[in-house]
Amino acid sequence: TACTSAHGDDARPGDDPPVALAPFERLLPAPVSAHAEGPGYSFGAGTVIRTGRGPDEEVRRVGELLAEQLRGPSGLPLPVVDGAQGDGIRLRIDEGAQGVGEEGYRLESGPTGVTLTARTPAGLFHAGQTLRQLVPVAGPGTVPGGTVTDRPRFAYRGAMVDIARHHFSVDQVKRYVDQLAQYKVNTLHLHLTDDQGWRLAIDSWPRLAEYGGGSEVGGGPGGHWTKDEYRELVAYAGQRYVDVVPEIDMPGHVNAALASYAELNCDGKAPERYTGVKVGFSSLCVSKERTYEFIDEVLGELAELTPGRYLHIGGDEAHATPAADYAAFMDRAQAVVGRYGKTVVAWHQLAAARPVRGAVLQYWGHDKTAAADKAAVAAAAKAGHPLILSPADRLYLDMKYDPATKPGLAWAGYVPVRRAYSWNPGAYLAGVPESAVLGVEAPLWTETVATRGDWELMAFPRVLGLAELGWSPAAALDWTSYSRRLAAQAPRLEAQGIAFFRAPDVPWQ
Ligand code: TNX
Repeated sequence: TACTSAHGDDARPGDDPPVALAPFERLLPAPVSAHAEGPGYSFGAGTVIRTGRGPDEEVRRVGELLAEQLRGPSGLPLPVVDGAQGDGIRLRIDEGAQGVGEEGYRLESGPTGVTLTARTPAGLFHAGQTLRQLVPVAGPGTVPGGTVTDRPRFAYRGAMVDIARHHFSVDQVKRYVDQLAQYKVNTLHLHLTDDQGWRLAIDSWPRLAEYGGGSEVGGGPGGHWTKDEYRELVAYAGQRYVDVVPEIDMPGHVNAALASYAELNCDGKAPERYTGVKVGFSSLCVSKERTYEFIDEVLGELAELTPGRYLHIGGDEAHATPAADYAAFMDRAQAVVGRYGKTVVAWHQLAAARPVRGAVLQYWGHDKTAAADKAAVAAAAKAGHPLILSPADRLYLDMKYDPATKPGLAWAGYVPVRRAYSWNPGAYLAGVPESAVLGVEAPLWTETVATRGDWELMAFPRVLGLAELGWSPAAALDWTSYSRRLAAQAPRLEAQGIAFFRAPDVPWQ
């Protein structure tokens, strides 16, 4: 191959040398099928994006966004026009399209253009993201001839950010949405509240954000989002087919709320705000009716801001809440979510209480989690509760890669890129069939992450592994193939200014 050197000290025995991959072999996440065939399409100054016959506003928007995404790297004007006939990049809805499901697509490339076909606008969006990987990183060029047929393995492909331990701006989170959506991640879970800060304005309880938002780990100023800012993020994510799942963590992880309102405390006294990193010391007052008025009003306002179907109510590490109180509290909290027409998501500790019908459980255990805890989660899955898998020793983006990683924790061990990728979500928990797995999610907890640089260092490149585990067929999962394709993404990540970690287990060129 052309690249034989530059492998250097990072090479480990057994690693393959870098190989040059053709565009269809480079796709990440790996598609269901991709075949190169015949001459490709050279796009240039005359290329237009065609968004179909009828005036379909949503397809038009997908086309506009794709144009925007391709204009930057290519430097071309890429006007978006109505109409299906003619050369160029054509976006086409075909409700009868075979083999593509709700979110998948077909991409066909030949001398007259590239046709993207899907049943839904979401499918067209994902097709566009595949097309982005087939064009040169910079400048006009050729899309090779061939066909991609593709659809996701799991419906839920998520990333979480904790904006409670450290406050982050809406702009930073939007940036992450763009970074994720290009790899077909379709859910952003926002951990909005914790002991160290309450980050979303709630009209009926204004001190939550005004006072409870004014702290963060390490004593910095904290901050919060207004409802308009939150709506703006939800809309921005929605245009990229990313659903926002908001989390209000309860009954533990609530010191910021308790500090904001004395009446929420059993003893009627508000604690100080908290800027440390301990977990498991705070609890809502389960025996007070005021507590239930509080969660009703908070979840009601949150439901009103949420077009998606899920509300996440936390439920983890409630060590300061006795088990019986925990179960009684979670019964009522789940009922509130149901009353607002939403589906409950909670951390898997809810399995030990009484999850309501349809409640989704998010598993965050790891190899050393007690067998009894795993069995409780498997039993819940058997009883019909869909699972989101976020194994801490695989997908926790706040775990250090290795001892030299500056930010991060290591309570679940080190998580090198290879370990984050090399497991099968469909056969991960004993007794849990693939059909019970709704999907996968990579959480980024931010006790040790305070800057964009540290955020990107921890998330990239590991979150690309999450994207592939969530999307690609089981048969495509293979470290040798993946690590080469990941290495081939480096110029794209660089072009986007992403501060990724040049992990030693990846054969970067
Ligand atoms: C466990 S995972 C937590 C978080 C911490 C995280 C740090 C979970 C549901 N709870 O409160 O931030 O570990 O890795």
